[in-house]
Amino acid sequence: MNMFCYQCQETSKGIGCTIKGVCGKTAEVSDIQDLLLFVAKGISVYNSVLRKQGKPSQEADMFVVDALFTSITNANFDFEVIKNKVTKGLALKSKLAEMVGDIPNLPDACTWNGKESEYMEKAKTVGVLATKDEDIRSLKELNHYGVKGMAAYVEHAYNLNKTDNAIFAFMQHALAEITREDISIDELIALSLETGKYGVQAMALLDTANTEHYGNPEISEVNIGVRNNPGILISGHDLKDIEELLQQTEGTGVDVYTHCEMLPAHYYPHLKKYKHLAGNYGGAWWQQRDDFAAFNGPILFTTNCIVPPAANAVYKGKIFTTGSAGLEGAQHIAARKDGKPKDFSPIIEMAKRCDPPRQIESGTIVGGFAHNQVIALADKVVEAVKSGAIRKFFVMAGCDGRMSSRDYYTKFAEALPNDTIILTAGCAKYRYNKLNLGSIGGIPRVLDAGQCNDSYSLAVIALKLKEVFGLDDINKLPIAFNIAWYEQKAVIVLLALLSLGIKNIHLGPTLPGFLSPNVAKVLVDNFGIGSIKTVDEDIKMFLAS
Ligand code: SF4
Ligand code: SF3
Repeated sequence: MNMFCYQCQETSKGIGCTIKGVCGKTAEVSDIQDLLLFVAKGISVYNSVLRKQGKPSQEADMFVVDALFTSITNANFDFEVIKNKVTKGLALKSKLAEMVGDIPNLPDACTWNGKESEYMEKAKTVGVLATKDEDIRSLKELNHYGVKGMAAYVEHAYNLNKTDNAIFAFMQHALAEITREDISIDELIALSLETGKYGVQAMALLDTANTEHYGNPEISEVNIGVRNNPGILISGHDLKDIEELLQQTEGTGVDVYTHCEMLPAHYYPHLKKYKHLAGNYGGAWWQQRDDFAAFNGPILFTTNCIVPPAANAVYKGKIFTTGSAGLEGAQHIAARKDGKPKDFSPIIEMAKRCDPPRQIESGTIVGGFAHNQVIALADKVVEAVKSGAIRKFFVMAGCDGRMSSRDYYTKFAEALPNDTIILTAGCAKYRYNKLNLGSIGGIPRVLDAGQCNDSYSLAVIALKLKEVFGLDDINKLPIAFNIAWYEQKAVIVLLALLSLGIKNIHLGPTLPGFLSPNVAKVLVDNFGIGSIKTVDEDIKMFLAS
């Protein structure tokens, strides 16, 4: 075995990637990520003590967030960068150890302080399989992945000057808890619900950050064709990055196109106002090799999902990364410093020398149905439900992925009866957002709230409907949950929904490989989590319940 990783839906054989990641992650990168997380756990233990002493380190808060985010699926493939983060983390850990003073029974994650030449040997001993008991391992990783997803949202909020000490404290508490060798199954199950609760808080924090800066998302039509100017394609989830890119490209003759999860930038008043925000280009992340080859201009990754380009890819020299994203051979745009914006000029200069993007499709897609916009339409929605014009809502949020079995979601959307509405968020929507599914009394049948974190909006909408209909239980609403997952942000979304009391969520296209049979049973028995079957069987089942 070269490595072990089973954190995403595409893990090899549904069990674990052991030779090389299906995502393209090498064994070396996987190992060094394991070591980075090990160091982050040690830092979390120390900083939790410092927090109790009333003197937490803010540097540690952000180090932990970055370490978690860096190891999310498809975020960072750059070995050297991750190795340097380990070195930086060890230095920080020593500093915290001095501040904490002598405390007994510290775990290895705290006390280990190896040299660079020892990194790879140590990395082999600290990964997922270091926990021998299958169920404890499963629950530890469920929490670990939830906290990773949370870290992504916390980092985006931080970039917009929004932080919440309670969330930092919880994330480090959770990492300290999963470092414990004596932790019990019951403690870990309780921790999962708490992770979900803080997941809601993190998504709410980001929602506030986004809407305070960019206004409330509003119904918007987004062009999916192209213009005649050279363009920059921006991918990932970070809105501060696209804002600064739009500011720096204004008046340069270079257009900006969104890719994949950056599509919802078009829904925010303070971002859509830029005339050179030209449209959304291409499909979901996994189609990027074809889409990027046609785009002609440079591509900026602000976060996941990166697919490492083939050796002979025509766009290979045109990839840039920033933030926690990284790719060997790509140019990395440095972080903001002293309140100054990032410097995107190398990308802009490259774009000017490139041909305009090649048109690969035409038309528009409609989105912008986050909580504020949907609640503004509440009267219309409630009326449509009462009159029977809307029979049921289907939450189909989450991620897309490359598995062919994800055709299910396209077929499911097509087969849903005309009196149903799809509520979506995340890149899962690319399976059906270009189908013309029509509308019900002026309400489109696919309501896109935004990015995966905007699943929070869907929960707010559900809570609002519960209130309007005077129900005592959110599960009595005519809403079914058929969620597609791929990476760890979907894990925090799932735990968040569970913590809100939502039951009978169906998860596909396969259940997580990191759920042991016993842990899967706990989720089925207590929360009614289900898998997917065929489109026909599932539609029948959802409409009957
Ligand atoms: Fe495998 Fe997914 Fe881990 Fe990549 S992130 S190595 S595909 S389990
Ligand atoms: Fe997609 Fe990677 Fe998860 Fe933000 S871009 S949802 S998979």
